[in-house]
Amino acid sequence: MQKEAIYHRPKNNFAYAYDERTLHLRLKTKKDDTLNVTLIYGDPYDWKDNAWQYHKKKMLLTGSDDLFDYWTTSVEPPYRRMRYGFYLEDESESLVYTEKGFFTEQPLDTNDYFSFPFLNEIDVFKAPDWVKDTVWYQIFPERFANSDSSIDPKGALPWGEYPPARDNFFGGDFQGVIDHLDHLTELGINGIYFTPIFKAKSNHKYDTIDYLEIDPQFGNKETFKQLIKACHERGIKVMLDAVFNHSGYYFEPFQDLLKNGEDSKYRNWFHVRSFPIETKPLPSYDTFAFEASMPKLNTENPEVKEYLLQVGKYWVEEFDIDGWRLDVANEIDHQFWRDFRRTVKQIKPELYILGEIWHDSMPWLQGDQFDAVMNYPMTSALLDHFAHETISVETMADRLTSLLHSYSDNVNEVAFNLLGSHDTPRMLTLANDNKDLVKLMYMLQFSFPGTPCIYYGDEIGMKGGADPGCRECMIWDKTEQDTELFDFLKELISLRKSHSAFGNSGSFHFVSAKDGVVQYKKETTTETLLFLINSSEVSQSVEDLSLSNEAKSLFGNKIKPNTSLTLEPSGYEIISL
Ligand code: ARE
Repeated sequence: MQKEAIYHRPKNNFAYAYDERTLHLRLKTKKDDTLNVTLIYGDPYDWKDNAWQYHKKKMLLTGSDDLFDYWTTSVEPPYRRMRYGFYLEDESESLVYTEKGFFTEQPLDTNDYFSFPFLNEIDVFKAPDWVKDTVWYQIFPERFANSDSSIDPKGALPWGEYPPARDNFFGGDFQGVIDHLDHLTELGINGIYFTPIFKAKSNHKYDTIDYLEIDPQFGNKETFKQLIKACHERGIKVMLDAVFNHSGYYFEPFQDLLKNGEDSKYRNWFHVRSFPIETKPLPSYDTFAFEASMPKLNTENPEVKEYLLQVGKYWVEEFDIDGWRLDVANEIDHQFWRDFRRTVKQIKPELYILGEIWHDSMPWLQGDQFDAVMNYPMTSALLDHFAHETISVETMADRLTSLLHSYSDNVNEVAFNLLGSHDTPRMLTLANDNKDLVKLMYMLQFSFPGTPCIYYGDEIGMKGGADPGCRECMIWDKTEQDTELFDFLKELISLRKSHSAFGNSGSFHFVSAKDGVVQYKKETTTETLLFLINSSEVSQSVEDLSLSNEAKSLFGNKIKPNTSLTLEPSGYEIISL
């Protein structure tokens, strides 16, 4: 056995409390190197006649990527504490792996083992239950619908008659969203994520002027209340965007700093590198990227922290919003986010906290900060295979397997799974206008652990390149909407809702990935679904399916028992086994 490849740490994705009773343990070994792994475990204080009373449980191979096998099991230790090690076997040898290294004989002293000291309920990662069953829809308010022309910003252009530019306006507003909620309900959406709505200068509103005011181009607090009410009446949750990493240039404290320099009472609200303050050639203060219009806030300053926590509270308390999406979440200190969580969850324990992080996010997902992050690593695995065609189906499955094993299951169940956003080119454009490939991506996105999000307009086949190209006005003329895509998504959403194994109750694992065909299974105690996706340009025959007489296609296709199955180019099938 290749010992160097064997890895476990009694923390994070390798050892965690799934709920208040259950521990999950994982082990990583070199791919195809180990035949069996058995967990040896027991209570550290359970001794009889000088012998530790341990138990054994076989671990399951829950996935493999190009380099590693991942083994998983769950245990409910009666006294919520555990010492444990791993017994590994291949054809020629067996080993015991513990915190002290490798042994040929099982160690007798519990101090040699890994330790999970105590499962304290308060430390269990717990996201709101409703999130698991949510299908999100992202709205960029300036571009969704303009229903009230009386509040259009100066120079607003006629709806959709010009391409989106960095600085143009079309006057999208809240009344527009209210008027089009039927569109979302028909699709089956039950959560909306709004990019920023607070007073700001730009069309995207990420340069906040006033965190406690609605931008007048969208409406006022009254219209916002009506919007929330209308959403809640339809069972739609509402999530807002919190831009706390930086303010806008016209935020009053920053204006005061510009005016009063070192004497400003807001001197320490920002990270000024040198006085006098300059914006060119580079800002003399820290910013988001190198954007002079976005000065970075000093969230370590207790005054700033208090101010932003009040903002976080205000919109929950007064407007009953259901979630906060946190902009540039990874550039703000962890301490701030811990206090943020405590503050907002005190008012509404069921509030969803979603961080915008594009990379490995384990440090934020341990139960004390975020409930989820935007799952861009999933996005890129799917896009790289289906759209960019830079990776094979095998590599895509490897990347997704390794992603799933890099977090705990309770984190995976609420991941925010997207295929595009206001920051990325639209998926149809990336897929070279190939609608069939878009459908395959949706299929995988909607059945992948987590909660899917649709970027406004993608459901009706809108196209667009990188920001600002992906922010065009929503097309409301039915004759210009792609109803085939809309109907396909509607069907996926309804299948997800009617089949428990489709959504987050079902476990997920790849069965195979080769020749452009990926097969994966989702299982609950009562239902097993087999998903088959052919992303190649030729028909593929899938053998050895051993389907029973009861096997049924979720799309109503005829399935013959015990035979192979042919998938058309870009074909797919979901079979209830
Ligand atoms: C504007 C222009 C762009 C131009 C940019 C240059 O529109 O065309 O490229 O300026 O600076 C907001 C607006 C943007 C605006 C930006 C600056 O929506 O239109 O861009 O402000 O004025 C990284 C960050 C991530 C961030 C993305 C954009 O980690 O937090 O970059 N996303 C959020 C929001 C944005 C928002 C801001 C932050 C600022 O969602 O909409 O921009 O408030 C990789 C990296 C990621 C990187 C990602 C995208 O994969 O790993 O770290 O994200 O690419 O670049």
